[in-house]
Amino acid sequence: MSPSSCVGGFTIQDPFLSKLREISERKRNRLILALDSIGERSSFGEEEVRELLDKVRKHVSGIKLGLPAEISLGKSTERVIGSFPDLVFIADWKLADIPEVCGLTSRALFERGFDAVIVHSFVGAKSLEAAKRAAEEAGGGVIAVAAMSHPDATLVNSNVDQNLMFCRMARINSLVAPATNPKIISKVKSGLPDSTIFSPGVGTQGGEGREAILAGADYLIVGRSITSSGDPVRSAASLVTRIWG
Ligand code: 3DU
Repeated sequence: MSPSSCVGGFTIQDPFLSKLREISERKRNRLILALDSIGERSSFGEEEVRELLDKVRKHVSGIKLGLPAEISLGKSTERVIGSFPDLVFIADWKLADIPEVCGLTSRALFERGFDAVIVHSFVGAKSLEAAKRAAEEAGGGVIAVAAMSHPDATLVNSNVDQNLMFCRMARINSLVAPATNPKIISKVKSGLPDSTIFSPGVGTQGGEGREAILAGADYLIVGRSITSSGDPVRSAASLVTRIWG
């Protein structure tokens, strides 16, 4: 894992990865919290989110917000992001659109303060490139979904080589690969050896964090095992201790 790495002969400087690495080294964890729900609820307010992040911030390096959070928080996301400079914020809208719309959406998300956006790689190199251009203008990063964690993900997961080729063409070296399938993580890592891999699927979906890391994952993305537990701080802290000591 390197914030400046070589993909297909190009050196990539990635301000998002530099920021994330600095935070994760300081906090001694490589945990990203996926905030889709609090308890059993996918609807939550700004104050509730601030309270949760304030409690867990010590144990996590970043927060991943997706469409459930967007529906709940809308524009107040901007204030939340601005209040936690010790966390990176990743917009997980899993963009999968024509290049123009991928570029426009990415730009709007960076304007809202996000450090990185997640884009599907199967849509092709041009869509990835459009997101990458928006990221470069904003000093942010792009994470591309190379493979997915749920059992039905057969279509996307049977095209990992093609997905990686699109990522190489777009000079994207931050990738999502599933903790539920360590073999795919290894395949992604050997296909793009300088990549930084973000692995969701730990805990509730059945993936094991340590196995994902042994297979090549750099960061773990964990949601409900923390947010649905009666004690999110304790759950996050014990995961960190179990995995990073
Ligand atoms: O299963 P959890 O509650 O730990 O949440 C996993 C998060 O990771 C969730 O936000 C989901 O949108 C995201 N994710 C996957 O679970 C699987 C993928 O392949 C990509 C992203």
